[in-house]
Amino acid sequence: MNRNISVVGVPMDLGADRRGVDMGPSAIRYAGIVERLEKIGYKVQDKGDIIVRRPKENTTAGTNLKYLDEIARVNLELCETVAGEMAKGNFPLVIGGDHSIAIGTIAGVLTHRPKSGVIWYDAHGDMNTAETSPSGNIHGMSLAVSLGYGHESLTSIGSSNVRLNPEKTVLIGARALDPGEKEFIKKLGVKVFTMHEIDRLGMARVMEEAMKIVTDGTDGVHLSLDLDGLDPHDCPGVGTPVIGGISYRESHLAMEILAEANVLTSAEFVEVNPILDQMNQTARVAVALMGSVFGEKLI
Ligand code: HAR
Ligand code: MN
Ligand code: MN
Ligand code: MN
Repeated sequence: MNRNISVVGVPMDLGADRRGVDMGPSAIRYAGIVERLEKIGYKVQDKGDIIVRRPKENTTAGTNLKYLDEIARVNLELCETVAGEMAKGNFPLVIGGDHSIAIGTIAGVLTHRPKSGVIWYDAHGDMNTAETSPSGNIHGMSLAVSLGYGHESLTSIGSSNVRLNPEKTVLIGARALDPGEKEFIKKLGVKVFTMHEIDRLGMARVMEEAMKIVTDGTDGVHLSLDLDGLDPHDCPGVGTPVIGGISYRESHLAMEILAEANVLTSAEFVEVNPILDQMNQTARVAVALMGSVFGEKLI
């Protein structure tokens, strides 16, 4: 694995209804992200935060998408930052922030690795468009945007016509999909390992199958990990908790299998909301999972 990690914070909460995930990057830093990764031999540079403004208006004319203009602006800057770090040979590790920031992260990643596969670890699909969204919240649309579907000011971020390949995109942990998302996932042929498959097959088998999909014919693998993929018992500090999620142990196993495959080229950890947390537990879980995915060993 690339030994040079660049941490990029995005204190964004405009993509969600509940405030507080803007404090996620601080919580993750407080939980010791830099020290943890340095301890296992990485050279870590904290690039600081992308500035997120706090607009008065939550609507942009002519759309139901909340805070579209500012979210588009931040993601454009994030895309350039991620692309810049990759150009320097660094591994971009983005910390959020609500999941709308995947739009900029993935657009930046695709500039350098246009055939990337993606693991989307999440209770949700984030596959809505303006037409199917029940909320107008952009964090529920980011994967659709990365696949090329959504508002022009979001899909235009990054290299033109470079999109994620739906056949190289895998959802893990899904258990709260809107009707329109279910249809769209099936139509595009995105592989989904819901909680049912995790229960039935076990995480080891799910990850083995997921790894085959995202590594075959791709030029990199991006991990987009929404902490609400985990069960709220283990991660109470998330914006939109959904019961019946992936356990802490299963998540470590998933990260270890990813580490063993030695294919990861970028990652983001999102939706940490310290307001709803106890003793910064969710950010600590995030940092522990980063340890595993970057190859930390128990012995
Ligand atoms: N599907 C719902 C919507 O689009 C809820 C969005 C999900 N929240 C997230 N994303 N944390 O993973 O409004
Ligand atoms: Mn999400
Ligand atoms: Mn989610
Ligand atoms: Mn583009």
